[in-house]
This record gives sequence, structure tokens and C-alpha cells, in this order.
Amino acid sequence: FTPAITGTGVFTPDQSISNAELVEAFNAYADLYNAEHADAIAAGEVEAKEHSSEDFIVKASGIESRFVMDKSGILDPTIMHPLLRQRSDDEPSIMAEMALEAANKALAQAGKTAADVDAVICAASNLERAYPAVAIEIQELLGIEGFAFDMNVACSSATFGIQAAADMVRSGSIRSALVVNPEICSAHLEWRDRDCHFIFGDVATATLIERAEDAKGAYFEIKSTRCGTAFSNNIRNNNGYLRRSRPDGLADRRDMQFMQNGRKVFKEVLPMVSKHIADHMGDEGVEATDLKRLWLHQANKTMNDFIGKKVLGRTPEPGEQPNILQDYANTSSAGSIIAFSKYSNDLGDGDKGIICSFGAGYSVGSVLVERHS
Ligand code: CO8
Repeated sequence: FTPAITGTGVFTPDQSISNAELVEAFNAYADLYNAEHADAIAAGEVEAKEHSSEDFIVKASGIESRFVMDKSGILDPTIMHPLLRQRSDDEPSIMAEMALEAANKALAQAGKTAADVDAVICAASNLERAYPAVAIEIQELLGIEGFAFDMNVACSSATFGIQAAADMVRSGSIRSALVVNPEICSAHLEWRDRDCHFIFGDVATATLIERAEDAKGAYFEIKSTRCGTAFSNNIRNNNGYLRRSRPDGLADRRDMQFMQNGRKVFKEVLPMVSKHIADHMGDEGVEATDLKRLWLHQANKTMNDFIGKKVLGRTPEPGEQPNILQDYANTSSAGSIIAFSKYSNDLGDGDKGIICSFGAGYSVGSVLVERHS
């Protein structure tokens, strides 16, 4: 069977934080911190916190704003993280609820219902609990018969999930699968660190993968997929279920949130991604001139400009390599799918494009698609 993307959906939280709001809150936090530690700072025992700046954020990343599930806690200089209500075990979990809205949009776009779906893959860079799988809860909420499982490949969760779903559809083991990516990045971002406090936002995306012959309207044939990984500590989060067992495990430790060496990531991931896409295109006999669009991972504008230029062999025309990071920031695995969802319907019959994610792991995933309308 030929796998195809027949629908996509995006859930966008109703709260957003501009760079101006973010920087104001961070600077108030830094002032509080510096006042509290004035003696230690004066004695040279503690480093003073420097202010953040809107100009730096836009220049370094291209990010202007981000959506979040709760801005009240993040913007309170005495809290500096989201405040999310504890839900009872009988209520839908927050990730399931976000994914559900995105999944329903994807189903509606494809003109399908839960009865047409055989599997759910919840692929995200962090899961809200260890078990039962969030994917199985989403399966239950949607009323899907079949199976579901969670997976985590950080920023490449969506493309790796699409590969898993596409391979299962291709082999005939399932008719279709929903790949959902609920990303609550705000809950594992360190908002008290100016080096990264601007980077992430929250969102959920969903992609319906079906047999091409089952498509009711226009669709994107999945021509092929490629996944690659190479271990790196340059993007790391040490939080996990062994935390309680460690001597200072429950302390407020910096390494229990997102950490990165941004410069190194930039330098190491760029050649890895450029080679990955070039190899994928080479294997498929696809030339740069065959590509109408690139939907890249949404981490950094300069990074995407560089990759677009490298892949196409020239500076991409406006719209050829759409960015959404100015509005959403980095939403981990969901970023390239938001770009695909928002900027793909104008393509014509036979037009080809590549969805590509990259990030922690390191991990890179690419999906070569062709429009049929
Ligand atoms: N305001 C003002 N100045 C600042 C700020 C700030 N907010 N932050 C840093 N500075 C200062 C620095 O201190 C530094 O000063 P100095 O030169 O005196 O040391 C100067 O500005 C330059 O800082 P950097 O070298 O850090 O700046 P860069 O130009 O390298 O930009 C970036 C930083 C934006 C982080 C950039 O390096 C980048 O984007 N790198 C790539 C990162 C990337 O793609 N990472 C992918 C990670 S995402 C992922 O894989 C998903 C993980 C799972 C999700 C986690 C969710 C929480």
C-alpha cells in the first residue's frame, strides 16, 4: 500500500507571551534574585543574574512570541514556571486533551472519523506520566479500535512517528494511524535562565496517515522517510523516574530542566541535517529543482535560512521554506508539522516537498512527500 498524509491539525493554546512580557518578567526575577543574594554577589561567591533583552532574542533566534498553557506562573517573577491544575485520574490528562483537539481537526480535514483509524502514536519530547500510555488514553477518548503507543525522540518525535505509521500502512498491518504531538515545552524549560528562557512554546499537532487509495480529497503521498541519530549531551534533561532515589534528587537542580550548549548544537546539527537531506534526496533521485517546499524544524531562523540555502543551492524564495517560529517559538517535534499544516494546501498536483526535524539526541528525521490533488 502507498501511505499518504490525508489530514493535519494544530491545537494552539489561547494564551501567548510576547518577548516584551517575557523580558519584563525575567528582568524582575533577576532583580529579585540579585537583591536576595546581594551579600554573596558582593563577596564574589554567587554570580549576579544579567538582564535579558528583546533585541537579543529576535536577533539570535527570530522568535517574537510563544503560546503557552499557562502564562500566569511563567510571568510571575516569584514563580517562573507554568501552573497547571492537578487533574483527577478520571479526567482527561492535559496532553490528551491538547492532542484530541489537533486529532479531531486532522480527521475533519481528511473527511474521516475514528472508525477509519486503526492506531494512535503519541510522539512527543516529554510525556506527562510514565503509564498508562497517553496514546492509549487518546485512543479511548476518540473511540478508536486497535492499538496505541507513546514514543519520544525529542524534536524528531513527529517525523519518527510518521515513519513508524507510514511503514505500518505500507506493510498492510494497519489501514491508518494518527500521529499526535502534544508538546508542553513550557513545563521543562528553565524560565530562570536567560540563555534559553525565550526558546520554547506549547502546542499540539496531529497527522493522519492512511492508504492513498482511501483518501477522500487531496493528499500528500509519503514517498519515503529517513531517520538518523547520533548521541550528544549538548541538549540534555536529567529529570526522570530515578530522581527520588538519588541523594539530592528532589532538590531544585538546573539539570532537571532543558539544558543546551546552543552554539555547539548550531555548529554540529547544521552539517548533520544538510547531509541527511542531501543523502535522502540522492537515494530517491530527487534534485533541488524538484522541491517546491521545505518544512523545517522550527528552532532558529538563521539555522533554517542556512539549511534552506544548502538544500536548494540558492537563497529560498519567500514562502519556499516557511517559518512559524516567530509566532510559536520552538515547539519541539510539532514545529515542522505546524509549518506543513499551515503552508501546504496551495501546492499543485505532483509538487514535492520535504518535512525535516532535528534536535536533541541528536536526531534528524525527513519525510519526502508529493501532492496529489
Ligand atoms: N538577553 C541578552 N543577552 C543574552 C541572552 C538574553 N536572553 N541570552 C544570552 N545572552 C548573551 C550571552 O550571555 C552571550 O554573551 P557573551 O558573548 O558575553 O558570553 C551572548 O548573548 C551570545 O550568547 P549565545 O552564544 O548563547 O548566543 P547565540 O547567538 O549562540 O544564540 C541560541 C543562542 C539562540 C540558543 C542559538 O545558539 C541556537 O538557536 N542554537 C541552536 C539551538 C537548537 O536548535 N537547539 C535545538 C534544541 S530543541 C530540541 O532539541 C528539543 C528538546 C526538547 C524540548 C525541550 C522543551 C523545553
